[in-house]
Amino acid sequence: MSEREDKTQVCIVGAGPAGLLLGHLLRAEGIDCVVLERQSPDYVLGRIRAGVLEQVTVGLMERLGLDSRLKAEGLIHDGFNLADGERLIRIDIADLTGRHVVVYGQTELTRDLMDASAERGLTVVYEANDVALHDVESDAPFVTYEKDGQAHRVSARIVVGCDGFHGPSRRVIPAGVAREYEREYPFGWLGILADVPPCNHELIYANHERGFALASQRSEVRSRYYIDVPLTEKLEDWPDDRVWDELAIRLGPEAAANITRGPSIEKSIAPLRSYVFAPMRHGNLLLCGDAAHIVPPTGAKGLNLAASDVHYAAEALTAFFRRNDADAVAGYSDRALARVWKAERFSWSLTRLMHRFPEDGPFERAMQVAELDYIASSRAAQTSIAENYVGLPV
Ligand code: RFL
Ligand code: PHB
Repeated sequence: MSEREDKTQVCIVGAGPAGLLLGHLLRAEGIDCVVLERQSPDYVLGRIRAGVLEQVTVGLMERLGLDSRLKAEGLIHDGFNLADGERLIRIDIADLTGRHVVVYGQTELTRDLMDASAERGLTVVYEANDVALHDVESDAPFVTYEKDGQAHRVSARIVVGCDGFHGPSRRVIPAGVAREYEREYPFGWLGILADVPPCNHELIYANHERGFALASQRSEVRSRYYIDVPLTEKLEDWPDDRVWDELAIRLGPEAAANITRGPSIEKSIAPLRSYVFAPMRHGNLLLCGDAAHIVPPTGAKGLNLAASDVHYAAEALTAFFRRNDADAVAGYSDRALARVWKAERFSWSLTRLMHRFPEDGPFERAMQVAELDYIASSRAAQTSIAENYVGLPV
């Protein structure tokens, strides 16, 4: 089979939020790039994931001029709540930090980026099979793939892996030059999406003796809820009524009284993991987003970390292609990792605080209660949580 060859400056693997954001930022700087995605657009949009955007993510959409729907439909949240039995601790992020977060689904953000691709001259190849990276240590790396029976090769100067946790990019980096840091959790989050009004105008993260629960939302008429379940649980054992019953118990009586039940339009179980792959650059390959790191969803950090990686990567690549500044590319990993580790710490500590771990005894539970008491009574403790939740500076 003859191979069709394309030349570009940057080949991006993966058209999730990281890949699409980076592609648009590079195009805005006049840098040529091609994005290769294994799935179809509908499949990518069907994955229900993040819901809470930090300023870094909103800021990139503003810079691209792709923020009109986000501004019109995104919900500004000035606070969120930690529930512990009967008690509700409100973290007033606006008062404590002067900032806010925006509730706007990852699906909607991805759709906005997808819809603008053609008009902005961003080439995205969907349903690209067998994507493989080659010669990333050289100055002439290339990526091969197959589509509709035709073999393709994209020759580039830089390759960026935005292909999520299971993608091929990270795997071409030799084990001897990198290090993996990993923590698995003994539970997953069972999520349910339903077209019903949320039970509360702000998010509630609950630590109940039966386990964790989160009341979140996508809009005033669409709710997203989660409960933690052992990894051995099967989705078919969780009909909607059982999920609603469990949420009503774990979220506490006040929230329960306001829950509107309805049929699920999506239901899935996601395992929880903390993971960092370092360094995030090898030769002329950069990694962004879930390709390099995973956080448990408790801090709402995953998508936002992907966005901050992309911010650093776009700066480095602009310096490289505009001013031939190779140091900017060399420095990418250290800049990105400094922020990644802080988000890893916050996500891990909020997960630790809000979940009942099977191995925990009375001492560990007493530590949770003491920490929640401290948070409830200390503005300093609340400020620390708020500044992490709203997003550390890039
Ligand atoms: P993605 O979104 O996984 O996109 C990677 C893309 O790469 C493609 N791909 C390939 N393409 C070509 N060839 C291959 N061989 C390929 N292999 C994979 C994939 O098809 C995909 O399109 O990674 P990206 O762009 O780095 O974005 C990361 C975010 O998606 C992720 O961190 C967040 O969704 C995490 N997350 C949350 N983050 C937040 O900031 N706030 C939240 O509230 C939040 N909630 C969540 C979450 C993740 C969840 N799950 C299911 C893991 C809630 C949940 C339940
Ligand atoms: C969500 O709405 O999907 C969501 C919100 C907050 C989190 C995680 C997920 O911490």
